[in-house]
Amino acid sequence: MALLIYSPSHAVADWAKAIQALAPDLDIRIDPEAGNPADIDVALVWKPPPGLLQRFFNLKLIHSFGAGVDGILADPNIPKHVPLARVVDGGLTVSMAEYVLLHVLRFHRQLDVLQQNQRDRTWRWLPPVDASERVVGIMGMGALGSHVAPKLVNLGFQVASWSRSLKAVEGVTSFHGDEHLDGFLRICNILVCLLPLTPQTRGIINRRTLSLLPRGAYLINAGRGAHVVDDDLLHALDSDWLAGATLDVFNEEPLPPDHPFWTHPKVTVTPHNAADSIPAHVAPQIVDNIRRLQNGQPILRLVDYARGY
Ligand code: NDP
Ligand code: OXD
Repeated sequence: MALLIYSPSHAVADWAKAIQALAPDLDIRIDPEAGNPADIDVALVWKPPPGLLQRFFNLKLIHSFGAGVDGILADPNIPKHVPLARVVDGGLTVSMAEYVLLHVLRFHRQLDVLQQNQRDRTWRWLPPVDASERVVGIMGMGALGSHVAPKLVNLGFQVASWSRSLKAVEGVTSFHGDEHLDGFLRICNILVCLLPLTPQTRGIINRRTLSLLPRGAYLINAGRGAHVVDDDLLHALDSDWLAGATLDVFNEEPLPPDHPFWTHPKVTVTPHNAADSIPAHVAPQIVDNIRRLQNGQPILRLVDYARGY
């Protein structure tokens, strides 16, 4: 069984080492040293260049390095008869929860204001706001969102969620489907985007949807950059409709040096590392899926090509 590895953003040699340690029998090839394309059975990829996967005509499994597969589905020539699996990992979900809690609490406790006051040597008491007075809305209640939501409930926030299907999570008000998006947005003081990027969710954070948020709301986007229409977000920030935004993902990554987000006083930029796939955590589930393929067992964490996630 031969595994091809391709990623412009992962330390591919470390991944190959971690996988080989668990599966010494596996013939691992790192692109562009793929050898004979006919040999390749499995491809472990991240943002493959369009047409790359099509070259390996004997592929039996495509595996994503991460949770999101938009970078793989962007290839118009992806061989859709080949099953596509993604990562669902405890390490990723814990990291994402840390990221969301950090930035929710930072806004909730007005840390940016306090730090500015310190820089100005200003002793100014800020009236506290009870967590129960704020609604945190989570867009996307999958592996990540459903892990974060109960943690926010435990901190005392009102929590709402929006997903395609109705959810039953204790303490969380579930909204679902396009028809309930507006009602969901109208109550969110802090909006957290943990959606996958699909044709339905591209540009979902735009002038219209931002205008539905209560004035003074805060945005945290750790889904994908293309969920946001950048100019619409800048307008919402500059017109003082939004209090601020924390952005981990961008329409163009790395964020270009001249992009206004870098220097915007209300924007916090992090370099797409809210939650990262780590070889030691994730290699076992990739090897498990390869063994399943070899043994004719069902592949786990399959992506539905029609839904796009
Ligand atoms: P899942 O596939 O487990 O969950 C996706 C959720 O989004 C589901 O609840 C789904 O609803 C909902 N959803 C999808 N499409 C729609 C729609 N059109 N309308 C309403 N709800 C929708 O994904 P994960 O939680 O594992 O990951 C989510 C995303 O987070 C990834 O795709 C990736 O883009 C991003 N990510 C970012 C990272 C970072 O470091 N910044 C790290 C890891 C992931 P339903 O449950 O009803 O199907
Ligand atoms: C992922 C990511 O999708 O890191 O796993 O963005």
